Amino acid sequence: MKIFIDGKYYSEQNAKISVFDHGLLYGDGVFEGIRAYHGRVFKLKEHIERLSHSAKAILLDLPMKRDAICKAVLDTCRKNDLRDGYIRLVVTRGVGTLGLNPNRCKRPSVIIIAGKIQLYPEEMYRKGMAIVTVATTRNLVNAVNPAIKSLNYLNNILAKIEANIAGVEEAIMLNQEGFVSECTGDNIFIVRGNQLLTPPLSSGALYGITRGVVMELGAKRGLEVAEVNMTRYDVYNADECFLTGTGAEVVPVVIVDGRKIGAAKPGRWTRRLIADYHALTKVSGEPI
Ligand code: PXG
Repeated sequence: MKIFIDGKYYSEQNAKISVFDHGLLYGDGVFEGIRAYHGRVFKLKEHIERLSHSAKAILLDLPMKRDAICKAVLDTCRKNDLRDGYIRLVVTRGVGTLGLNPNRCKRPSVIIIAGKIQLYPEEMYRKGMAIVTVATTRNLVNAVNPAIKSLNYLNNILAKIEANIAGVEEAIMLNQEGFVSECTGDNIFIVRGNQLLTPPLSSGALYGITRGVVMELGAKRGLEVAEVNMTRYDVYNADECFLTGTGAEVVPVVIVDGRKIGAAKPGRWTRRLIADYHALTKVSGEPI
């Protein structure tokens, strides 16, 4: 594997960053997780735009122009003969001193890894998954805003550990007010009648790229799409529930906190949206 770091390519063994990089010392940096399908990078522009918004929110000047980052992502795929896979794009604050002040960091580092993706078992898509609500509350939008896709993922990791302990793959996280926010690495949707509902960004959800695509696909299918605050009661009593993410794509949820959702099998709208999503990934994206 050839890994891009600041304009040069390194082998896996030689791809290293300094122990003084504030990305490591403080989780000071931002990242993106991107997919390639059939020789195209899916929603590349959207991912780079979100990266630049995350960077802006933490006052990090990206050391490359957006176009140059897009090109570097495509080049890294090409160098690795990647047609289908997962691309991790990371921008760290860069090398600094042991103090947390970022003004000592001279230059942010850009890292691009183009590799394989670890998928959920195929069975989860056929039968649906069970999830639970966890006690770890979503970070406050006023603290480290979860809209920032930062290298500080402990909030999500703690929730993931709770899900693991409960024996499930994903966890619903609630915000401080008790509204559903999202899962640890996926956004959440419910279907109620002809409505397709997902929590608003103010709930502490990430502006998911897959979330945006699925909202468009839902609208095209004639569903009434809306961002609304929801409680666990709304999820329990939904007709259908599913999660969205670059890694997971669209994955049906059939049990939440022991409550069966709808008929406890992937719903018809969920199945349609999975099919629509697959169809889109087959034909759209930046050619590698
Ligand atoms: N919420 C959070 C907290 C995320 O980290 C999503 C929602 C879905 O967003 P996108 O833009 O992907 O639709 C994410 C994204 C991984 C992995 O390695 C995680 C994500 C994406 C890709 C891989 O677990 N999370």
